[in-house]
Amino acid sequence: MNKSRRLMIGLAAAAVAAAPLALTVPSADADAGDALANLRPVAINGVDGGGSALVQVHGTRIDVTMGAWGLFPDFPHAAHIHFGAQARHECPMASDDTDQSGTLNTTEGAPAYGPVVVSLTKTGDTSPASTLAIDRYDTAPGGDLTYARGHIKVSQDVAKAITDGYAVIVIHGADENHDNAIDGPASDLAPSLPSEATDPALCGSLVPQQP
Ligand SMILES: [Cu+2]
Repeated sequence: MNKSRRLMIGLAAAAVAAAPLALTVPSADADAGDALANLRPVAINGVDGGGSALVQVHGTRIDVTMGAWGLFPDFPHAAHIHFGAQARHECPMASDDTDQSGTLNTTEGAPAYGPVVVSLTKTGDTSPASTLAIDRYDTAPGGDLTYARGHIKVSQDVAKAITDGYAVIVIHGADENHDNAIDGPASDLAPSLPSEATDPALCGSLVPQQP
């Protein structure tokens, strides 16, 4: 072995030895990586739109950027990351319309995407407690939603669900009957709101990206 090769091996060994000192937070087994969702109209809910969302996971902190079009304009659109261990980890299908009303409400979609785990509010709390904090969601001016928020705290389970590809993004609020109003019978989530205010409009599974 020549001298320079021995030196390189020595440097590599030194780097490996130094690595544990550099890895303070996050720990070596923390979740990290990007996941991308292609947002598409929820089956049978009458939306002509789309979009995409990027979630960057850094341990138990996520950064989210999202863009969508074709939403009912100038109306608050609740948006969440959904995940349930028992869910199918996908967007709902027409066959999930268990009450055969002709539209899918949020509850009917739950077997597909599970409960809310992150509320993608623009300000303040981002926990499931803010699921219906409609004054803190984007209002889709002209039908376009733009969203960017960093440093959202999540549990280790939620971080892992995202990097494993089990989480789903859902944007709510759809003018299902195209009467240019958000109306309808009482919402399954909040009786004071019409069903069109909370029914899922766009949906996409978060797919892990190769680093
Ligand atoms: Cu939701």
